[in-house]
Amino acid sequence: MRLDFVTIFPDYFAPLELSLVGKARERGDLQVGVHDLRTWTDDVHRTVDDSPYGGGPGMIMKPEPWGRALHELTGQSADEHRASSAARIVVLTPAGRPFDQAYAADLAASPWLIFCCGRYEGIDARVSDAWADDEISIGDYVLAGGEAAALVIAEAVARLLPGVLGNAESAGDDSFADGLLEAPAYTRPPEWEGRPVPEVLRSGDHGAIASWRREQSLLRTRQRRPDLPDPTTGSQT
Ligand code: 6GU
Repeated sequence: MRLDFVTIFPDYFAPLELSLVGKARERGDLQVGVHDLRTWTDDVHRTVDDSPYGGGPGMIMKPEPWGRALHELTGQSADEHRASSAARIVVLTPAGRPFDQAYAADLAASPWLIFCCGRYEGIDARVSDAWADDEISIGDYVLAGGEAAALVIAEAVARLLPGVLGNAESAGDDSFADGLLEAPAYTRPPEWEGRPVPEVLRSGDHGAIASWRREQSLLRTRQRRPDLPDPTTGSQT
């Protein structure tokens, strides 16, 4: 899979050298490109923003640098891209579709994602109209720009790629993979600062352990996430 990021803060993407994503790149399972939007400006000040039509606070990102960037990265015009493209173009915006684990799995099936990271009060809407396949938000709060959101999505997607997670950390057991939060987990020592590990986990009874974990997952999900459907009733709890 290939991931490209277009941003006015290329240094923001230094963490892509690290950890799981960095290792996937070293193995060749993942290609990453980080691109400075100002490369595609045409004035001496390398201007990327302008004031909003209709008035209001803040600044809007000008469409021309984005159009040139996406044209160069895809090798297509916007019309060609919309007709058929290897690249899936993602615009990060708090006004986007909410990101979740199912959305991550859908993105992970694509061979190439291009993340457009806006700053200021956002990107001129014609850029998304012309180019975007997806407009995504990572939650109901406002960030200063799309960069942190793009990193969140890239990590969630990369760890779903074949061969990226070790067997020991298979993605199937994750919170949300089955619509439930994960049960609490423990390791040695068996007692720490007066707190014992639940006896059932040390019993060696694999059936009892599976039942306990299921019960803990249901309890946690009901308590912490009443918005998620209860899989035992099929209704909200
Ligand atoms: Cl994708 N961008 C910004 N600026 N804020 C956000 C967001 C994205 N998702 C949640 N808040």
